[in-house]
Amino acid sequence: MNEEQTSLLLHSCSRFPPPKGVRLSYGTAGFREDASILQSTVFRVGILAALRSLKTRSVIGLMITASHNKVSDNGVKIADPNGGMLSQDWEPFADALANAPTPEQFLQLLTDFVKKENIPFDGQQSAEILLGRDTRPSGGSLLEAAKQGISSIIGAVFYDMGIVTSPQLHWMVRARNKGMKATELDYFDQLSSSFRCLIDLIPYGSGISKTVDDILVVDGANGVGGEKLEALKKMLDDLVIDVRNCGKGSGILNEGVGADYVQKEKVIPQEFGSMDVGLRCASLDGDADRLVYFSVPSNVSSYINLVDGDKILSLFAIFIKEQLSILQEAADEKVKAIHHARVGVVQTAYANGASTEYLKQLGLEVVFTPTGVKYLHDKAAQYDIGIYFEANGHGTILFSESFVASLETIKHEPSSASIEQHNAVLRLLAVSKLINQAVGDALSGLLMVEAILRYMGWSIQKWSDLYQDLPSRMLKVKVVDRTAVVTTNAETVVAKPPGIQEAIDAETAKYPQGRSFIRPSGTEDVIRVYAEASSQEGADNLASSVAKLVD
Ligand code: 16G
Ligand code: ZN
Repeated sequence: MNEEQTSLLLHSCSRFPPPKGVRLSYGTAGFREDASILQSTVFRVGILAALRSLKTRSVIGLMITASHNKVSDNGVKIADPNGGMLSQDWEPFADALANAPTPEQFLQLLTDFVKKENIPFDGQQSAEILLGRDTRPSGGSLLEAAKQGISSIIGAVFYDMGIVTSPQLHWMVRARNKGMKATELDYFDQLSSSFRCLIDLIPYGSGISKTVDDILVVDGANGVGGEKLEALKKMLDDLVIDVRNCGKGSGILNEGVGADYVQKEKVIPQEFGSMDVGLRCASLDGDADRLVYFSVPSNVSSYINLVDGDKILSLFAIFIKEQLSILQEAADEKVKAIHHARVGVVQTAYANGASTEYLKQLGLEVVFTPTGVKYLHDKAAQYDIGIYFEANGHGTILFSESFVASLETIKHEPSSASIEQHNAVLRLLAVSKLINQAVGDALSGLLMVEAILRYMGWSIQKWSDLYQDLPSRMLKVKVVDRTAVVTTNAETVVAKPPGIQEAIDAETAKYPQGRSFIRPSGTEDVIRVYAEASSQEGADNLASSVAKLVD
């Protein structure tokens, strides 16, 4: 590192002292804390993003968001060249950088890491970072800190993409690295045109061209997603969307609204009520990477009928499976090969047991990973078509590049496929363009759900009735040190402290269809408890007795 670079770093770093008495950790989705203590962290992540860009010789993303957390929190995460989450082997370095107490120690860490990772750091190579943030009021000043961090690396430049959803930024990074156009308009264009393509491919006369409850009502969590959906819907004729909680009124981000609230509490979000009985409703989270659907039941109650990530996953799986089965009888070898695609479904321990049972009955391969998109995504990427979802509504469908290339070949070359077989191929291709290949995306997921419901001719009720969720309960227990709990087997078994797993097993055995697990949260200082049983009372009791074991 030359002298100019060293003094630039020392100087700028000294203007962003780290908070005292806080241990920062790059958790499941980056750093997340009260926004007031994040200046130095975001500044340092700016530097980290520049290093990552130098190392990978690619465009990198830096997103400032705390997703579904309360409005006073904020956070920062990095998007890797393929649009996915930061490679896990860099996370310990992110932790170390964020926690270095002095500019000198920070510089030492950086110098050692640059050497170890062989990062071209001679001022000759350029680095490029796309910046994005959600609507949080603290976002503007944190973005400044990120810019200062990036600017303290000679040769690094940033492009401010403004207020965007997390998936938009991930999409843009991926697109840029593929040499594609990557503005917000390009994103909207791709989503709306592939949606149109799917609608146009609905066989005439099959299904019904419009579902009975044709209007879709969306809760935008008072965040960025609602605002973007307002813009996107202008490009979608044929789909009537009423967006509420789009952040323009007095409502507060994620307060009594949003996918996290709706999924965890199972209650009607603000601005929804008896006028929505029977309508198809959806909810996005604060940075629009999660999506759940729900309906308001006709009886007077504050509870909703939740259609969660597991059911979105099931709907997607049915559709994909149906397209592949259309190709079963294909005479053309290339088309027949599509039929034999390796399809994998990825879930976490939070997936409702009834959903796993249902997916297995469909004949699908179901695998489990720990919570957090990075784990599910990596697993899903191992298949030709990998469908992953967390129950909380984060998920997508990944298509391998070689599989998409085979679809493209069939699209463009003459084959002996029948029209319906050819259309099935075109539908798969449209899905691969509609559904975000970088990360779970509430906006693209929503269009996908809408297209499939239209194709099937299903109401939300029909979709919801695919299977009955087992009653479940989630609790959280505040603890001094959440890292004391260590889990294994995709978080289904406690390895440490000793004895707890046996006690959980003993409790679980008391309940018909009982299942329970605990895990340290990756985003809060709590241990989470999940329980499932054949009755709601059973699930509640099991959860509270397991919670007592942790306390
Ligand atoms: C983050 C994760 C989400 C996970 C959640 C779990 C990403 C982009 N987001 O929001 O996938 O479900 O954390 O939170 O990875 P928890 O560890 O606090 O339960
Ligand atoms: Zn989110």
